[in-house]
Amino acid sequence: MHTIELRSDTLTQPTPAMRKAMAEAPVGDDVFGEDPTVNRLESLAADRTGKAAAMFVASGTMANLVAQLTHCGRGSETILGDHSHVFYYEQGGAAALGGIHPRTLPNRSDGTMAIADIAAAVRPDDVHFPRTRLILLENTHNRCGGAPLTPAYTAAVGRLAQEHGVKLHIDGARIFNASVALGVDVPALAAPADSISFCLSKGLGAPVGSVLCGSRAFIAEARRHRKVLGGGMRQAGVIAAAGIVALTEMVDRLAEDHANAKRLAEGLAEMDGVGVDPAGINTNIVYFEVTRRDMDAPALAERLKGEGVAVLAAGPRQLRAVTHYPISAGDIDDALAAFSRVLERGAQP
Ligand code: TLP
Repeated sequence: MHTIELRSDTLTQPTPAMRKAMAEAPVGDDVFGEDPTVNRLESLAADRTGKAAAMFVASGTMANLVAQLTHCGRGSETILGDHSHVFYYEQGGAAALGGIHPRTLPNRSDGTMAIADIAAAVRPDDVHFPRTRLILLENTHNRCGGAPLTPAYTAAVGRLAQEHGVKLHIDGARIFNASVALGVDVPALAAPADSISFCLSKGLGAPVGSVLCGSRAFIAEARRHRKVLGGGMRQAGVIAAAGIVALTEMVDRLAEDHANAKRLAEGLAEMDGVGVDPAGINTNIVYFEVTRRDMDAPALAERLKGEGVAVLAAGPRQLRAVTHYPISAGDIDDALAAFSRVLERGAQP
């Protein structure tokens, strides 16, 4: 049975153009800086984010870890949201491997942290305290329903960071979704930050890879951290080639994913047994609740799987569906029909 795969946009498939580019990519040893395809991807990524330099890495997790290792020293502190991916889903890597202390602040439902909370969390110079070195934002915000952070908010955090001599990193795993949803260029969203990472392997459809972008000096130092983590990838042009296709051909179509997410949320909002506010869906991530008592989130996910629809149980009553290439509007309608069947049948075997 064909499965409509909505668990994550990480389950995207490479396009035919990506597979062709991968097969034909000229390659060299990237640790020597000699892979022409990686070099092309890196200069394209720097250009698309408005930064001076960029570095190809294996994953979003590696990009965020390298960013933190590069900005912070051991015993220093990062301010980040309590629902941020870095805090929630990255094994506390910065603490485990870098001796960097996480200071979490509440994420509001729009993915922001209150500016006053951030200002109050920056440590004064006192021998008792770690030194605050970094503020970390996430755009779009995964656990906050794919909420895009506005340029005005990011600029306000950037000003605060500058006033306090602290760096700003954006986990922009889905920054191109934010850009398309807000109608704002990525450089405008990234300008207040000292560094930004984004993923090629989510909505942009590439099979592997993320890019970390920043100043030339920052990226030069980041290359040392990537290497010590075992992230020097040699003839990585074979995968970077797909990343070039992702950046040049897959950005504008993200609007289709956003429309599909909205279509899904609107359909679900009309059904008894699940709850979602379609007005809150701005990009490609739909969190929704099971509201009926005879079924919890894992049970609903299991029954949907039997109907050829894969969604993620994100909590006891919460589920997540993420749209991406090549999910179509027709797939969403088929998924909604499967939801109807499952909810109608209820907990009956
Ligand atoms: N997110 C994945 C899972 O890890 C939860 C997903 O399915 O959403 N930043 C953000 C905002 C992310 O959503 C993710 C992946 C990452 C970083 C990490 O990227 P990878 O998986 O490439 O290490």
